[in-house]
Amino acid sequence: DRAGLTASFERALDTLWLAFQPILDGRTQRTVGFEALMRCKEPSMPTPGAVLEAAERLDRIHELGRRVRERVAASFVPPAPDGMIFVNLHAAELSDPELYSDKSPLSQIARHVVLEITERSALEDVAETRDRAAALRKLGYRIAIDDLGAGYAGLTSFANLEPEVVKLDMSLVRGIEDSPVRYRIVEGITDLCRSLSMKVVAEGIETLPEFDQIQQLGCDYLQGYLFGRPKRALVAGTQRA
Ligand code: G
Ligand code: G
Ligand code: MN
Ligand code: NA
Repeated sequence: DRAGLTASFERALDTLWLAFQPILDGRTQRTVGFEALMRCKEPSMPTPGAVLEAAERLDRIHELGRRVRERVAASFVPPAPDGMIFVNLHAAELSDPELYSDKSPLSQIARHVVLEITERSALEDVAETRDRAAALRKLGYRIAIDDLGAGYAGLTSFANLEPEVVKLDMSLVRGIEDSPVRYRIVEGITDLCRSLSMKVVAEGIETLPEFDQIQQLGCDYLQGYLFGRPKRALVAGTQRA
């Protein structure tokens, strides 16, 4: 029931913490950033998906997003002067005025922040999403398309959002060494992004053969269990991945 869901959601909010997963430079293999991934200690909400679904049903996405952004701002110390922190945004967070305030905690570190938006949210209202991306850029944020290749629009999201960063979904990376088709698709997207001055992150790299193929293709940044799982840290980067 709603009262039970509310109580669980509030426990999730109260116990919310962030795991950080390293993102490496493809050339130097140094950690150049982290993705912040939401976790909580509410047993009925074991995944971020469960927390997000409850927040949707209770119409409390803004509250959840603000909590995450507060925590990011409080715990991020750049691993390098130009170090990055990748933060996931739910589509509904894009309508939170707090996100556009130059007094919000996250805006203080905006030049380090890459806001991840999924293709799906980029499609919901094209003109509005484009305006919002422009407003976020003015505050100093960079925009990434998350999970590219997992479904939905693909190329229209490039044209509409003109993201600084593209995150290739792990379904394109998985088994790439045995899949000439995946290889060519990733090559094509990487070339396209290079010609548009967009950076490419290959996500979900788990094995050395996947790593080897992705290196050949020259993806800018690397992320996956092979390099480090999401881990708890008081300050992102203070714990070895
Ligand atoms: O960490 P994990 O792989 O379980 O994440 C599952 C999903 O939850 C992913 O799609 C991820 O983008 C999303 N997610 C994780 N943390 C956050 C967050 O802080 N905000 C939002 N909106 N989504 C998140
Ligand atoms: O949707 P999004 O890309 O934000 O989700 C990221 C999710 O992918 C996180 O929950 C993270 O735990 C997970 N992840 C990160 N690296 C790997 C990996 O190498 N393998 C798998 N299976 N999942 C990964
Ligand atoms: Mn993500
Ligand atoms: Na992703």
